[in-house]
Amino acid sequence: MKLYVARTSPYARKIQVLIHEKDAAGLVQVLPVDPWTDPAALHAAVPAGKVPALVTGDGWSLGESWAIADYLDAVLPGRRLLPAEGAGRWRGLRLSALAQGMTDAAFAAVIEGRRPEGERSPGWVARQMAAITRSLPALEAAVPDLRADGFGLGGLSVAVALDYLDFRHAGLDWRGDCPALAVWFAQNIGRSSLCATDPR
Ligand SMILES: N[C@@H](CCC(=O)N[C@@H](CS)C(=O)NCC(=O)O)C(=O)O
Repeated sequence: MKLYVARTSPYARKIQVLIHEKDAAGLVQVLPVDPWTDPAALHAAVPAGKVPALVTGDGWSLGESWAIADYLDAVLPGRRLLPAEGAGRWRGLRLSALAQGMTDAAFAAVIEGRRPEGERSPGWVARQMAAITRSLPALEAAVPDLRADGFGLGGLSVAVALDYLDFRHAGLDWRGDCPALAVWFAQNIGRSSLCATDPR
């Protein structure tokens, strides 16, 4: 299997962390690309041209980190990171969706800042930052769920999302308002899956 990634993409990092957590790094060939230069191989794999993109051993391909995570969790050996059914599955999906929403906002704010001057919208950036501000207390309230998740898909998605805030929005003092989340994050950020995929 081939996985197209970009070093700083939080979506691609999530999939790489998942592969590490399943101890299956040898089974997926990781191919770094720059999606912003429109590489033909990436476009051939997924028409949206975004990373992550997976080309399976059967020769078909899959985009969107949430779909790739579900697929790889099912087909790769190693511990299940999202239970196939039951309350643990809904908990994992809830956490993963919270993380995805916050990441979407954090990423959109970064990309807006890269547009040519005169094309940037401060109002759009403020809207994204407000979504982050609303997401953080929801994650703080979800710390018992994060602990119950046992660093499954939910936990790893939240850890990657928070580390993306530290990486790209370093001025945001989220730890001050989210003390329990900060403790949970500090307890997990040293995991080898996260260290091995640190974009810095
Ligand atoms: N919803 C997608 C988002 C993926 C995404 O936006 N990837 C960015 C890199 S962080 C990308 O490849 N952007 C290139 C583009 O928009 O053309 C997912 O969860 O995988």
